[in-house]
Amino acid sequence: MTHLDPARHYALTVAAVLFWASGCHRDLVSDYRFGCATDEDCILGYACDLVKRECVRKGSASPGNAKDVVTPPKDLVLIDIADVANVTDVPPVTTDLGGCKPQCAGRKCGPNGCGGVCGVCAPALPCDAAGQCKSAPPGMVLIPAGSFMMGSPQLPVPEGFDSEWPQHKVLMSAFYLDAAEVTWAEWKTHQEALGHPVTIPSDCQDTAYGTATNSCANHPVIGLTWEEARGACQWSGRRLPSEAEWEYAARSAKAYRFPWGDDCPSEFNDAAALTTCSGDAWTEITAKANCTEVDCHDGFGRTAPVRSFPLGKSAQGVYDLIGNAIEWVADPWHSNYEGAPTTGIVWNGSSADYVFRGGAANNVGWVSRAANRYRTVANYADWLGVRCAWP
Ligand SMILES: [Ca+2]
Ligand SMILES: [Ca+2]
Repeated sequence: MTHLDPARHYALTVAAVLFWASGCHRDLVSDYRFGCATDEDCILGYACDLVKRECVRKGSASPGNAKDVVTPPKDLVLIDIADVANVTDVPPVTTDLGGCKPQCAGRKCGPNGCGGVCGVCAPALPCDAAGQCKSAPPGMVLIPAGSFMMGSPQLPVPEGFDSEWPQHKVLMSAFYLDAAEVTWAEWKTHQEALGHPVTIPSDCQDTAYGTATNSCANHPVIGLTWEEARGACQWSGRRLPSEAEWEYAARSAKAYRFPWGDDCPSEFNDAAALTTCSGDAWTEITAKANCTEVDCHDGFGRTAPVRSFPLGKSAQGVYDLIGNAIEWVADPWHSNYEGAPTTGIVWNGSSADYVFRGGAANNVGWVSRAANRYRTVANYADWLGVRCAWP
């Protein structure tokens, strides 16, 4: 920044104000005067001297230039161009000269009235109406922005089903996802707020190989239709994740087969799914997800309390993406990824079927592979549950 003496700075500043106000900004002359062509190029009370091409006060005996005028109109804003010698690109003049300061008093984020913003929030946190950064709802974790290869490869060795092809790169914005599946207790709170009584089942196992005589309050709610799942999220100001968001959260930027990586027990192999697993069998201690006992050896015959498998959580700390309740997402079904979006948005379509992901406690191992895609009609329920995304 060039330092100027205060008097010269003030003169330049006033000149700049009138420059904006007059509309005489077609040519920025070297001595900071006004290069007008007609009276319309000058502010009210001034006319254009066609010889000097300067705006001069009407009726003045001795034509002056704008530097004679030392009091700018009240509704103008001083524009600091102390470094005006370095100005090469003249910014546009706002029509709201009184508002472009920017206006950030009492607020930290959001539009400032000048076409800019007062500040930005942390990733995925929007501004509220008062210009304050919102906080994420409790129980959610940040899934950072990035990109990943959605779907499964066909080369050099094909994997998965043709519904997972072609594998394609998807650019993801940051978002928040529930760390746990929506529980029976949360479903009851939601439904009873709407006047619908809910009786939480009392035949759930609390622990691996435990007896099934306990409350299911902390287990994932299952038996939800797509509309019920969507409603459960909307009621708490959240939403269903898109299919891309779900898969990105479950596979990370590395596009692993599972939230914990590529490793899977050989019990997960299936010829039809082209699954290739070579890991050791799980035990009650080492299990990373809740699927059928014959494949997962996890000790739960039906659902488990949410967050029961810390070894199977994602890099961001999302539990039970694989197994337990199988999870609805927002997208209607598409039979493959031809023409799929390249960002994480919901892929709208005309199918009456919707997508669900991740396998359930009653599914065999290979069903739980994170790229596997499933569909059913919206009013089907069975083992279907949900987790929500935000904002
Ligand atoms: Ca199980
Ligand atoms: Ca699940």
